[in-house]
Amino acid sequence: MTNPTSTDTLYAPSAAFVANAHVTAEQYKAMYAESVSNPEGFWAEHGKRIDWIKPYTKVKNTSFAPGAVDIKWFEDGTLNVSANCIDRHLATRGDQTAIIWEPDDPKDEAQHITYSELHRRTCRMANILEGMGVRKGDRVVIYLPMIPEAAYAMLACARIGAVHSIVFAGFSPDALGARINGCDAKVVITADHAPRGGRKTPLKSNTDAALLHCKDSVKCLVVRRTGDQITWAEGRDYDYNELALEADDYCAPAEIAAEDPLFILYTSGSTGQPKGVVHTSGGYLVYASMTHQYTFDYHDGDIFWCTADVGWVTGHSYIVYGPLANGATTLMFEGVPTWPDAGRFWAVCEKHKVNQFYTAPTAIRALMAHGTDPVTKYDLSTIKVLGTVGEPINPEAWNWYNDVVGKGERPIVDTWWQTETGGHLLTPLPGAIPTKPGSATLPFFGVQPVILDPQTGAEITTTAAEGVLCLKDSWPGQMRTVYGDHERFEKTYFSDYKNYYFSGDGCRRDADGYYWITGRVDDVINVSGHRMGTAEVESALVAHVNVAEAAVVGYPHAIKGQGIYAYVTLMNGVEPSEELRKELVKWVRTEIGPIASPDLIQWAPGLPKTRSGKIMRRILRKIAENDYGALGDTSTLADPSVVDNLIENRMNRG
Ligand code: 6R9
Repeated sequence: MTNPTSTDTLYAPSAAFVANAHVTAEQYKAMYAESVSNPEGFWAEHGKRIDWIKPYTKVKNTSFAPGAVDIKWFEDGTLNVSANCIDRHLATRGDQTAIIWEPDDPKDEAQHITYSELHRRTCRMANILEGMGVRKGDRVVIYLPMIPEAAYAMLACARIGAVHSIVFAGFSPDALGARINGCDAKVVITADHAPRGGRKTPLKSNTDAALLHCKDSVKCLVVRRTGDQITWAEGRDYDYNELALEADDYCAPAEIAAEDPLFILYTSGSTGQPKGVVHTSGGYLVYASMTHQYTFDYHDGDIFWCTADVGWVTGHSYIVYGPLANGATTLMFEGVPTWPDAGRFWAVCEKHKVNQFYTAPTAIRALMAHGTDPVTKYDLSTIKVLGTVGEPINPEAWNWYNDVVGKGERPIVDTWWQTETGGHLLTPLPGAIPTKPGSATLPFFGVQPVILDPQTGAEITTTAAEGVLCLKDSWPGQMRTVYGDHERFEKTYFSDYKNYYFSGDGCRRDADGYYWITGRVDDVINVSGHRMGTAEVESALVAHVNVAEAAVVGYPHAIKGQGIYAYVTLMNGVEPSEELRKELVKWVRTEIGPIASPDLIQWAPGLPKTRSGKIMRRILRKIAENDYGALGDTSTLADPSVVDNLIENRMNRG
């Protein structure tokens, strides 16, 4: 989605907001200048925002050099992430709420978990995991609903130095099994069911199905969320609720090196299966906590709500690690924005007096369709800052968010970042940087964005520029490697443009130096803010007996941002039908998960290919976008007539 230049209206924060802000415009300029001219000094200072067991003496040791990519921050320091998120707050805020948990059903009671309670719960979970044989460096897969136990599980792993890998509860048994095997996990933590939007996902039976394809030694810890009956494998399954009654309330935090891994999180790329993004302990925590404080202008006592799921990086950095490292009160929501009705987000904001609210453009677009009443009937006066993440926000959605939710008075922070970056890279600081609808504005401290010419790879040095977005140097929250495959890490991010980190996004910089993300330039699509490799959906489709070949592209979708458009060639002799179309949609849902369901499937007797057999996706994208007048050069096609057939039978005539 391209953001038009015509919406360059500047929205500045009010004088009252600026007066109370952590960072003003002048301070931003000075701090940013120092952060890039003297990164060692800058981060030596800001690294102290968290507690170290052994303080670091080395700050930055990073190289993007071809064949030798190596990223280390604070490398000789040691710390414990869980102690930073819990123990260090106990003396001053033991009785303060750490987590507000809002359940799926508004009729059920919310929970307020204090820092002291969080400490006890996390220690118990850590002791249970140790009792199941989990040791430092072991991997634990977490497949849970949005319940406090998800946070306890993450922090318990961090406490003993185990590495967690969270799998979004919307993923299928196959996807879960692949991730358990991918990191050779010792334990998977799940729940009986995940209630969401009034429906239930059978997590335990999904896990049972996944474990059929995993080593027999993998153990399963089960949280009782709904209390519904589940099947039980004696010897393999452990009952969390029972064990927690007996487990010791104290578990000493282990001493962990700054560069020891904290978590693995699988994310989609343009080729092959999802990769395990590895984040380490020290730099990640410094970066997550610092961005949380400055981007949202978080102050002590504020109530912070990020609506993401902990299964995505946004939930890692801005529900759990960033806010808790800062001693914040973080809200965790189990439900969905539109159930029981389209006012749920705003009902929760009013009920818990939310001060910062952070969501995805797709949620805003979905709510816009329900009009303003579901918003205006709630008191949203406590909100100070609004945020967005996950995809470009179109100006209509931005304006609605600003006018209806923010009453034209709340700064909106449009935060651009990725699973790989650990925290925000481009974002306004709300008291310092006037915003423009649709622009992620300027870099966070220490971040050096550059725009390269996609053909030559040369840096475009004029202020106004358009090309691919790369980063010139490292920041503490950067991913360190792809789990078990450092070569893939180098190849994916550091080989197309030498000596830069390549984000995969296209970008425009306007005459004011503001950055506008124009979307992915690779075969990754962004569906409702979720990243999806077209190759993943294609391989799910071709795994069906009736499918000979498939090509998947994105197309503009009013709510989801991008929808999934699949061109499918059937096996010889198989007749296309509505039933088969439905069956294929269902098939992809079971292979990957509901978020990967194709929106449109077109039967394609043939796909446009070059003479060397490469599918010409550019053409398929144009047809899917209903923009077939601009197909460009088709002369290299082996059989140009397939294109006419595809245009004739296109699905998206909107
Ligand atoms: C945090 C997260 C990363 C991709 C990224 C880009 C898109 C994220 C955006 C945005 C425009 C924003 N993206 N934030 N595009 N404006 N504010 O979303 O991580 O799931 O890894 O996705 O999402 O294309 O490359 P992840």
